[in-house]
Amino acid sequence: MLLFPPLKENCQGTVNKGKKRGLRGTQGLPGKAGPSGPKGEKGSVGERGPTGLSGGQELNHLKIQVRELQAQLKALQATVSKAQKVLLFPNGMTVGEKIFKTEGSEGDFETSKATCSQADGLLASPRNSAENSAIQQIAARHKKMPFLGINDIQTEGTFKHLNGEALGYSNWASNEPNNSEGIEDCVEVHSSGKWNDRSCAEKRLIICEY
Ligand SMILES: [Ca+2]
Ligand SMILES: [Ca+2]
Repeated sequence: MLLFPPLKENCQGTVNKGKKRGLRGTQGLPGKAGPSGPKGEKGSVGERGPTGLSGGQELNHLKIQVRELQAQLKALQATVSKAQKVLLFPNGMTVGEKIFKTEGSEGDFETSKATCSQADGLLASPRNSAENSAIQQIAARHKKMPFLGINDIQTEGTFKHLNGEALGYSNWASNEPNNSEGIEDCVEVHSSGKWNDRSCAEKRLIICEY
């Protein structure tokens, strides 16, 4: 015989199965910070520093530093110049602060101009024989002739740079410019480095200057 009746759930009220747990109290807030302590004692005197340089010594010291910096700058310039040559070969060359470079593509005069200005440059326009020689060498590596940023479109027979500057340097082949058939307003560079006026509609190697 059972002493207690069997437990039933969800039937005529809830049956308490386990021990009843008390509610946990919430933690109190931290107290206020205490007052600041008394000021510490003054530290002991540090060791004496090295004797300073006199005016003359200081000047000599600065002169030595400047000389060292100059030597470092020279070495840096040589490294940059070497790196430029390596990076620009075979598509480009530097002459002074100017860089001439081609992507190897060709275009007529208008396309060549637009291609260079899109790259924030200008169609190569030599101002002296060193610059002309650089253009000649780049063209030779690509076995093609380039157009220069020089033309007589505005006034027949008066060749100018793209910015309107008059020609200070030129390297015309003999009997050029001849405006053959009355249609030659642009300038191509032969493998010899000599210039010939030619129709702007021809397609030539695009060499830009920066
Ligand atoms: Ca012409
Ligand atoms: Ca010609």
